Amino acid sequence: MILELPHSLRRLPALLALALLPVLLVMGAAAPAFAHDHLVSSDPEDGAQLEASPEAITLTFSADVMDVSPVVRIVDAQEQTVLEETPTIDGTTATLALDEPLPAGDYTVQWRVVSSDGHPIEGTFAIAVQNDAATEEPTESASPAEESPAVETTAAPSSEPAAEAAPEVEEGNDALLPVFLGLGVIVVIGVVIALRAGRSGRR
Ligand SMILES: [Cu+2]
Repeated sequence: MILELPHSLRRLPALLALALLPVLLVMGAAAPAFAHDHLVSSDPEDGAQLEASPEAITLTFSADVMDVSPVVRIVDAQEQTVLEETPTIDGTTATLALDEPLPAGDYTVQWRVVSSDGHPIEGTFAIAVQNDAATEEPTESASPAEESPAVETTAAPSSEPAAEAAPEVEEGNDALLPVFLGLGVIVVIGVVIALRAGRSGRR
């Protein structure tokens, strides 16, 4: 009995350190992951089947995004960039007014903004326009084809490295979080069991 008391006390600091280690890891990993803003909604929403071209693309985020070189790019079914412009940032929203209507077709909207914690975030969603805009001028179909090569060459190099690099890091944090939390819970349970065993042994 007398010998057992110092034993369990000697083990205590080590157990506490073990218990705190995952907690610290979780705090380190979780802080940036939780601080990330994310896209709450878009107008048009993902998968929208629109009768006619939208007049604007509006993105709503979970917090005020930073007005640091935000980009909205609209890519058609042939992966040609139809439009790449700077949306207007206002609090939690980024809005891009479309000066010209989108012709009928399937589009991917790609966006990139800087989250309120300073990290770039990005994503894509799909929309479909079912009808051409009600203009009789045949020049309308020609104008996107003229514009797209010029826009595309400037768009491709700048976007691809960021598109590959950024999400991997962000998703890695989020994916590891449950693992750290699980480890923390297991260790805390282990400490509680060890302390109880020590206490019951003392009596
Ligand atoms: Cu972040």
